[in-house]
Amino acid sequence: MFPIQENTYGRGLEIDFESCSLLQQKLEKQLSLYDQETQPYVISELVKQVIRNEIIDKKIDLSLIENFEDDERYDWILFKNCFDTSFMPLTPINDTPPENESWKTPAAILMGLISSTGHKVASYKGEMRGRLAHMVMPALNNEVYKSRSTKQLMPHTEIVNGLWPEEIFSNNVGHCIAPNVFGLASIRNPAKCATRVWYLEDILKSLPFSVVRDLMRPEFSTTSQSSFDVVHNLEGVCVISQFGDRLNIRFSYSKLKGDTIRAKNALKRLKEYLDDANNVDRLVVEPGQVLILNNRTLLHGRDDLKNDSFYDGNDRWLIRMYGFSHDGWKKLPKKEHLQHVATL
Ligand SMILES: O=C(O)CCC(=O)C(=O)O
Ligand SMILES: [Fe+2]
Repeated sequence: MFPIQENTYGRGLEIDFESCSLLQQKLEKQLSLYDQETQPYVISELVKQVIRNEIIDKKIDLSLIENFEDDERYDWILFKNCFDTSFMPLTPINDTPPENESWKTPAAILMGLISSTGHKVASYKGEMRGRLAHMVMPALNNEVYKSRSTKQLMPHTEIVNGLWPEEIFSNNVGHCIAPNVFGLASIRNPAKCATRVWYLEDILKSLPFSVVRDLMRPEFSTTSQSSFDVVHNLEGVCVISQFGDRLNIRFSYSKLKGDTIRAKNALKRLKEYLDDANNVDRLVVEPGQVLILNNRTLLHGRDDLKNDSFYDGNDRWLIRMYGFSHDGWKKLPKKEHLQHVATL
């Protein structure tokens, strides 16, 4: 099979490394020398170099990956056969990384792929205590976790209460900044539970201009997503923002509200569009695959997992991570000694 192809909607790109242990074998010795949570930028660069060589060897146009966000030709890239999942520990059931550290290889490859698209990985102190790699799996910590980790996820962008880097010149007051991309690495997905996506391009084609115009008014307020321990409110922002000739979307079904009648009405129209099952694209991220989503031109969500969660070590398990443009990363408030954890 050809190692690169467009998906049927034409908005996604699939790149196949063809052998699931290839990157892993090339990386294993080097990765053991560094600690992921304290030296992520050493690891990202190291993995990026290995990926780069592999892409060049396969005669794939590297710029498709490196300019992924700037070109806006694709809204997501799915990398196939990135790592071997046959020796992974059991899926954790309480959101804590397992003691057996073999999951760190997929996490490192995820970091390297995010870095290959020109983004810097970083996390927020108020979410999962600042951990860079978050575990996505049905969790039994308590009833709230249980429900949150298995329910259908409605359309959203990550960190809906964050500003886009272009929205501020500098960040002296500690605004929350949203990531440009969001990555998922799949270790297990036995029930083929899909990550759902909705394209801004389609939203713009489908909604009347008057609704789009109302979504572009700064008449919306948002709050933190439920995975955060701290609450940051953001007021007076648009759902659709324009920077130069580009349009971006921030959205959350539950954390974004309209503050005026016209804003509420526009949001209602957008939700009607999103509720229509014909408008969703479903991506099943299979074990060994990494999905990188543009967090500014794409909304994402997830199938319901309630009937497919058994807490027996074989449940669906993904690792998630954020990627920031250099501008966004520079504007993230952070401490000198911990450059990958925003103090938010
Ligand atoms: O589980 C998925 O496919 C997506 C999860 C998600 O949206 C998230 O963790 O933010
Ligand atoms: Fe999400």
